[in-house]
Amino acid sequence: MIEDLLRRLGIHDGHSGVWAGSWIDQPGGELIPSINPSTGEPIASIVGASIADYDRAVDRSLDAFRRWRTVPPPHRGEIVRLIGNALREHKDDLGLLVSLEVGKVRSEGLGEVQEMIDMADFAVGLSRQLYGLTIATERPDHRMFEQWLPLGPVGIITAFNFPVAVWAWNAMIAAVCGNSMIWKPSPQAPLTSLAVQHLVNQILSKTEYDGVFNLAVGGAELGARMADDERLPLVSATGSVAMGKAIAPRIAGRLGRSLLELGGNNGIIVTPRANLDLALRAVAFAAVGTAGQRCTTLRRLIIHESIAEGFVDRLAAAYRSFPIGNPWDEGVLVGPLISEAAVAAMLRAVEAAEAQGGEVICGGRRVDRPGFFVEPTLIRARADMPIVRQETFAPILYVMTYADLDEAIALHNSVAEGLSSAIFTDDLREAERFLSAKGSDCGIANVNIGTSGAEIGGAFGGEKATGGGREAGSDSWKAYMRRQTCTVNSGSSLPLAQGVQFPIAP
Ligand code: UN1
Repeated sequence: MIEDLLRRLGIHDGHSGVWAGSWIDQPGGELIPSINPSTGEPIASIVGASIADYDRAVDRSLDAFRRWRTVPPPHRGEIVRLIGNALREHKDDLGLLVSLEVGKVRSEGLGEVQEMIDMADFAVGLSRQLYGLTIATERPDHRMFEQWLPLGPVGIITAFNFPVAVWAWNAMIAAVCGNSMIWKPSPQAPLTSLAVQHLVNQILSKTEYDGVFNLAVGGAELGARMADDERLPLVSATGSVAMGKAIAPRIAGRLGRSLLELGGNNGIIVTPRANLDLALRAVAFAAVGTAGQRCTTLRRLIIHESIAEGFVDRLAAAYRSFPIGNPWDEGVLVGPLISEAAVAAMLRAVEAAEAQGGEVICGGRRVDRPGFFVEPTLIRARADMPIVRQETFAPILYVMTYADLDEAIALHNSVAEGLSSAIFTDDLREAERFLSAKGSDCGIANVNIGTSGAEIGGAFGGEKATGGGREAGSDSWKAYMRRQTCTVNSGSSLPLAQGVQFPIAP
């Protein structure tokens, strides 16, 4: 079954179970295993890109950039449209591969591919809307305007948890903006990246723009090389806060641009005036969906003390009923964590929470079966427990109570990260307070919607330790272009700005 899937996606090598982790004929990097987290068994091995392979790939992307930047943006959009069509055609198989390699349940695997398709559609429309401003000038017979021009090869570093959707956020936009790119996927999701790159290659190889999209599978050493690489004017990186702190100073050190989408420690405030049925469903999906491995996952529930007990009882009942199992199977809602290390980190966090005075309400253990399965976990906690301030990439939800809304908002904002946030209330004043300048300090703030599952049309990203970058929709495209302010004099005199006089006898 797995073999058939890989064959249909064009990435089965026919015999040895070893795939090449880049476009390069004979990559010379390390052998990287692709592990099925539902069994702990290897699916295949991928030959990663060595630093020398990477360097060749960047040279190739520079060469492609020189041609691609001159293509009119709507024509670039045509190529992106073909990529979107190919993704539509292979949606089922790609979704299955995402489920197989990173353990997302079926509907989330498909949702991941849909997010790529949405990005392709968005980028096609955008290719006719890379608008600049016309600006009023103080000088007669002058015209001042802004134009947006391509940047160069963009480095794209993605994480295992959205192995291809986050690539699409960056790649689809970068492409219509006239950039080439080099993608370093997570070494924990190499097969999925190969499948997507293969689809793209099939389209691009029929054009003169082969080399616009490049792949180099590798680990932290490759990421560091990208950070230092002066040929990449922009490096867009998604991953942990620690990863961001490691690469951002290196990129800044060469005065390159970085676009960072790092961790979150997201909270939901539930007030006494909330629709609690709605809140319950939203909290459950946000905390347990993707087995707690989204950067937008709900990690802190801040609930009014008057409603906490009944709500937590109902939540715990829901937690105990979640079907855990093979993500390919219909009806399963909780798949595995990505790795043995992730299971260990989760168990360490539960232990630390208990040692710091937290009380496990339900879950907290590894599930006794092969693979990396854990129980969704609810922990009654206090805001001063250090573990609550730490993002553990697992389905652990800390429950805290509050008495006054300002206190709840202060508690909500007291963590290092600032990605996603929400309030559940039917009270307009409470909702508006949460959205005001005194409210949530996050890049995403929702009312009566959970913290995860953002649409691509908005700008996605967060403040503080989340890194400040914005990707996907709205005007995020501006990060992928260089802005040029142009002034044209169509008159026959040379008036200087600010009334400065500089007479020269001709
Ligand atoms: C991530 O976890 O890195 O809003 C991205 C969401 C998804 C994207 C998550 N659309 O949950």
